[in-house]
Amino acid sequence: MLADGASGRAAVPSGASTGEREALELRDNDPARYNGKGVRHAVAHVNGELAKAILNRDIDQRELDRTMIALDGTATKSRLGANALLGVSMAALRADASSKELPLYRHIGQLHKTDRFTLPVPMMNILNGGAHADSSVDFQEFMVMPIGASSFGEALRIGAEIFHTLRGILKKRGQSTGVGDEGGFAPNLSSNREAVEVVLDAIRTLGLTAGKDVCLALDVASSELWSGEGRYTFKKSGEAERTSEEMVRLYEDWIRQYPIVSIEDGLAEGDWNGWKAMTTTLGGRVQLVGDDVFVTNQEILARGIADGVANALLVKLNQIGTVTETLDAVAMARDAGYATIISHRSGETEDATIADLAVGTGAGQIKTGSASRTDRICKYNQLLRIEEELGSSAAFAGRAAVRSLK
Ligand code: 2PG
Ligand code: MG
Repeated sequence: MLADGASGRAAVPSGASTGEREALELRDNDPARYNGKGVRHAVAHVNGELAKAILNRDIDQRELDRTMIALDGTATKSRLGANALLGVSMAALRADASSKELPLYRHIGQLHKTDRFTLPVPMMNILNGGAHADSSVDFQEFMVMPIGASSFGEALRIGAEIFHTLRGILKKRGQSTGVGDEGGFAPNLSSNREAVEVVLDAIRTLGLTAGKDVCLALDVASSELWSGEGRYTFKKSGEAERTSEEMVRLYEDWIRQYPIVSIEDGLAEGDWNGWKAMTTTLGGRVQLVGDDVFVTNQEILARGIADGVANALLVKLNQIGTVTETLDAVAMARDAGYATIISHRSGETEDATIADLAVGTGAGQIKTGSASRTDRICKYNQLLRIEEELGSSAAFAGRAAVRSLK
């Protein structure tokens, strides 16, 4: 709450397939409460040390975040907890916007020094596997991107229709239509390839042209498959293990056969040389998104840019722990010609800040789940509201968001 009465509230998310170098999410580890996942310590830090450091101060976002980072004093925000810092940082962002009587995306635009607002292309994760589902699919996310739509609202409608068509197809095949962590279906399929096929089937059934109206995006989340010895194992589907080179060959095959325009974490965070080779081989043909490999961390991203690792950045506020560092990472990616995708986590809340973040930074793409579960839908609803508010000045990123399609 600010002196003028303006206030802001925020909730922070949590990931299941986390990168090793992410900022630390502080949990109590008290087995008597919430199976050890309680956050009383983090909350005590908000109400204690953090409050003491910032109460009654005239402070802007950058100075606030800098103060909290210095107070924590660790490289990974492990003393006070990135969840504690981020909650304060995001709430302050909202309070500031409210005090200035600005919609959140406009306030973010000011911090990001832009007033060109773009509605992002949704990457809708309609089939969940990997760590997000109890199924036989190893790859974590099979997403549809309605790039041919004329507006965000249209793209959302198309994605929702594909999702529900997919339900019908799975049902007919006697497959489960229960959903995974991000609201996509989580069927037991005989291979990872079958997951791509069944999504394409849904697109065709709707009478849409894959590759023109709708493209596919994958998040392999391959750090989860990495055995640490230069090999990737496929425990869920039982497919044979692959080397780094074999993974790249598989993607080469897939992008030849399927309208896949984006591959996230195609190789593991520990496979830096593999990443360099993959970017050399595939970087001109497909968007290669670094999630676990960069963890929204400017220092790691700078190394990646210098070494030619990936050509797009996945952006997650809680991987780094403050709004300012997140915006700085987006700016660094943009200045290096990397595409940017604002992302939710597998564990989400009703907080829809990432919708405004996507528009305010003009990121071009957003990853926020399927067309089910209100923790996902609330972000889409906020994007619809923003599109309506911007009216005729609302630009939809469309095909231009994906560099390999330009
Ligand atoms: C990812 C995310 C979000 P998690 O890997 O990109 O989709 O999953 O939050 O489990 O890291
Ligand atoms: Mg990912």
